[in-house]
Amino acid sequence: MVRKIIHIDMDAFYASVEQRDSPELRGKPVAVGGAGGRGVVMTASYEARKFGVRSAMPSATAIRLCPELTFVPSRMDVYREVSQKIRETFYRFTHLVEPLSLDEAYLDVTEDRMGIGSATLTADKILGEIAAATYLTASAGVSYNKFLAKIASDLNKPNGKAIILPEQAATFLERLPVRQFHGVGKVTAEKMYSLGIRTGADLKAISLEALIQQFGKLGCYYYHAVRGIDERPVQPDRPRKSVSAETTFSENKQTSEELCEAIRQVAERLMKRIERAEAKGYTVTLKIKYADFEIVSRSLTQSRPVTELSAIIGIASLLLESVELNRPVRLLGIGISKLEVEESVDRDVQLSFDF
Ligand code: TTP
Ligand code: MG
Repeated sequence: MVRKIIHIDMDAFYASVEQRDSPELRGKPVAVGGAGGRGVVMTASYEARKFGVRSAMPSATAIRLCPELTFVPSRMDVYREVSQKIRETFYRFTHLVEPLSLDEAYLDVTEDRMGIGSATLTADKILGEIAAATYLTASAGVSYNKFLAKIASDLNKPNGKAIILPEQAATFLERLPVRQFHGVGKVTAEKMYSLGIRTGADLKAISLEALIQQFGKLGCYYYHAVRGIDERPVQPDRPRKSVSAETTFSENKQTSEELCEAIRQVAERLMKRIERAEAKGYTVTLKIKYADFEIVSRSLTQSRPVTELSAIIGIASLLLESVELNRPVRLLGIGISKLEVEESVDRDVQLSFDF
């Protein structure tokens, strides 16, 4: 099924917030960051960008380019508050929201919660609601995958929207300078130029093997991206409600010995997932699907989180005793739920200026 992905990105985010809150800064070249000797521009208002002032530029350079530039110190708590508001807006349209930083996120609106149906209309509504809630503008990119949606949100910035339809993707990407490919930084671009690769069309002419040889794993990404292929799902940044693992047997099983062995194997995989998710669950659930596709499940809730492999195996085996083994079984699954998810790392860490 063709997905509908929207990428939203606030315009000159920190600088726009400062212009919003200090009317005397509106219409003027503004940089957020330190003006001092070793200061760096975090971002610049669009008025300042006309002079060539950019993010991550030393402030001294910025002042040389634009002597009338006003520097404003950053107010992270205010940006975080705005970020919270735009995320609330996103969640009204879809649960599938993947924030990338304070000011940008991917949304999968293949099935939008409002029943709008059109991703383009949804993007318009989101931009409208962001403006109403924050008095700030954002830009939107609409396409069928994350790679294209992200490129699209830059096309008509600021306060704009661009759509790349599936049938337009090939031509669009062939004409696109490689520097504008998400994931192609300065260094990679230079390397591509030296290989005679300037546009998507040039990139498309290179074989997968050659790209992998030159760029390693990324070569594979470029190969698919230039063909408009990007299957990465939008990964919601929400605490998960459960973690589970299951196996469908190549041959149906019926004895409790066979199923106990399966419990051990599935529990080991489940344990790995639990560790990866840093989750602790109080409830263990065993799921059995018979060969006739009927499903039964049994759960047991403990007073303390179940964290040991042996405990999961023990509880699942106990639960198996309450399941009738009068028919062949084709699938066995184990899950834990009622999660206590450990505090996740703050993803909104300040971007480093080293790149
Ligand atoms: P961006 O979305 O990259 O930039 P922007 O919102 O300022 O401008 P645009 O209209 O082009 O989207 O980054 C969002 C915020 O992140 C930006 O306002 C400030 C901060 N930031 C840094 O602190 N350092 C950086 O190097 C960059 C790129 C951004
Ligand atoms: Mg932005």
